Amino acid sequence: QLKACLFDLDGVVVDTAQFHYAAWKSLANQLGFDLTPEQNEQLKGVSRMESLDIILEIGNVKLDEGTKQRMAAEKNQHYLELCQQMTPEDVLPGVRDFMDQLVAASIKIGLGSASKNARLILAHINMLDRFATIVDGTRITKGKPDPETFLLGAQDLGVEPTDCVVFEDAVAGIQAAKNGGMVAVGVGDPAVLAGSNLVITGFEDLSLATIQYLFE
Ligand code: B16
Ligand code: MG
Repeated sequence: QLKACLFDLDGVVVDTAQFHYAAWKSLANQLGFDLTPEQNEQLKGVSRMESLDIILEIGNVKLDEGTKQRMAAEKNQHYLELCQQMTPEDVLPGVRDFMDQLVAASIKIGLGSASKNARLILAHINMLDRFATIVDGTRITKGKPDPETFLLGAQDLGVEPTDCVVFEDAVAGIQAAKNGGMVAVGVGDPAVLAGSNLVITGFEDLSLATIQYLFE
C-alpha cells in the first residue's frame, strides 16, 4: 500500500542536472577531452568524487588526490554559480500539483538525493518545507545504487520500504530503489531507465491513481 513518496532532487524536482552536466563538461574540456550526454548519464545520482573518478577514466587522465580535491571543489563552485539563477519557477512542471495530491491523500513526502547541496537548492526553489524528511549527500555513507539513501528516508518517515515509491532520473537511483525493495518510477527516457516499474516523462498530468495502480 502506498504510504510515502521519496523524490530524488536533481533531474526530478528541479532541472539542476543540466547545471551538473555543464560544470563537469567544462572541467573535462579544461583537461582536454569532451563529455557527451551519453557519458553524462553515468554521473547522474552518483556522488561528486565518484563522478570525478568516472570522468577521469573517460578521459584517461590520472591525477593525484590533492588535484582531484581541487578539481571537485572548482566544479562545485561553477555548479553553484549556475544554480544562483534558479528561482521557485524552476521547479519542474507538475511537481507541486502532484505533491498537493499526495498531501490530500495523507501520503508522506521525502527527499533522497546524493547531493551535498540539496538544502541550498531547496531553499532557492522555496521547497524546504515540502519534505517531511531530507536525506542528502551529507547524511549517507554509501551512495546510489546502494539503497541507504532511500532506506533512511523510509525509516525517517516511519514506513516500510515496500510501501514507498521512489521517483528517479538516474540509472543508479532506480537500482538503489529496487535494491531497497521499493517501487521505482523513472523520470525521463524509458530506454535509459530500464528496470523501473514505470517510466514517466514528467509530472505534468500525473494522477495519484496511476502510481497507486503499481501497488495492485
Ligand atoms: P553535489 P540527485 C546527485 O543528485 C546528482 O544527480 C549527481 O549528478 C551529483 O554528482 C550528486 O548529486 C552530488 O551532488 O556535487 O551537489 O554534492 O540526483 O541524487 O539529487
Ligand atoms: Mg537525479
